[in-house]
Amino acid sequence: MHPTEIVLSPRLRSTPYEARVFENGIKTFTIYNHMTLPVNFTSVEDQYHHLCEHVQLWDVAAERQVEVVGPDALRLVELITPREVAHCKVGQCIYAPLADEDGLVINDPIILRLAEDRFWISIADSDVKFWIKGIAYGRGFDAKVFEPDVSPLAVQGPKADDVMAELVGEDIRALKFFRFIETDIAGTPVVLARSGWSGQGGFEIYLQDSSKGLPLWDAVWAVGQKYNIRAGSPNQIERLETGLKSYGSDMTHDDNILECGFERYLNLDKSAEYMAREALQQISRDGVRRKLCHVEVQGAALPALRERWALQSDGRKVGDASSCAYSPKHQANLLFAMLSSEVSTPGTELSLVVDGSAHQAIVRDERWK
Ligand code: THG
Repeated sequence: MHPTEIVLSPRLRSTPYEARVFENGIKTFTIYNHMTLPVNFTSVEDQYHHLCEHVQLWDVAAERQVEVVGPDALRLVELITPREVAHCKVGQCIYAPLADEDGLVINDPIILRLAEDRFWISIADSDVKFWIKGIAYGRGFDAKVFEPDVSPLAVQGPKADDVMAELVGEDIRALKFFRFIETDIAGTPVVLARSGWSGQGGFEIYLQDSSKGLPLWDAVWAVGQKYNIRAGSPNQIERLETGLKSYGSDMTHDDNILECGFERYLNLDKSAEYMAREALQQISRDGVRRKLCHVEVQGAALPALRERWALQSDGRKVGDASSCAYSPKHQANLLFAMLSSEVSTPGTELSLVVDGSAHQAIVRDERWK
């Protein structure tokens, strides 16, 4: 590693929770949507174990919202995703990857339907606001597209339900996955969803007034004390075990949406117009050339991955790995890798090249089996 610092200046946006993040001893940030996103307070492995047993408070304000509202809002959102948006009810979230006219991945957001004609697109790390504004303007749509003052705060872990029940009442336990309600916490209106970037269960609180960030944090923190709450963040080990892909690392605008394992979320024959229809139907007819795969490497923990690692078959490059973590649960390194289709079947043996040395690798299915 090369110890170094990134300068915090107004160009790198702060979050409404930043003071508490510093008070809790943040060690490393990443940059996401031009904003700080905490990575680690103690060690990634220590935080992984705590997340799987207790409850954590995550500053995920960097999951910015793009609001689309107006008479043409639904048409506009349908146009940018091959997922059926009309089926999403008010009060529901859907995972809806965005594809451009060539079928390439623009982002993989969660979309919240706040009203028939009003959506929040809760984005991963790319400039979706400009993309959608351009389309709305170009098509002459009657819809407003902007980034509202909304900052998610996640409560994740097996004890998240206990914390939230004390904060907003027992009824919250019955809230279904990917559903949300509008309520008040610490005297400020919030959207409260059962969602979050971990497989440990929990909620995301969408704060709608950044001046109320610290009172909101403090309210959750106070209730969380008896549940051993800690400051945390999306965790690399946990998210690989759960199989959550990260835009910018595991898939980028170089990849089409059929290569990235989104099949179960898409309907290429949906009734509404979407701009990737022709391209994706063509790719679907031709067959995909590459696939985003789960790959396991046994043995000791691999070093930090700065640039993608090559995967080979019989000395020939067949893909590259984009994320890696050593999993205590599997006692192995878990990786995401974009692989040529002919080597993408679970059980296929490959060779991973790290700093000039080869490691045996095996393709796994989505459950790491
Ligand atoms: N929460 C919010 N916004 C976000 C993220 C988030 N924006 C960026 C990024 N994360 C978007 N990507 C994902 C990817 C997967 C999931 C959520 C956001 C997710 N997937 C579930 C799974 O794979 O098990 C289930 C999805 C489903 O079945 O529909 O939760 O975390 N606000």
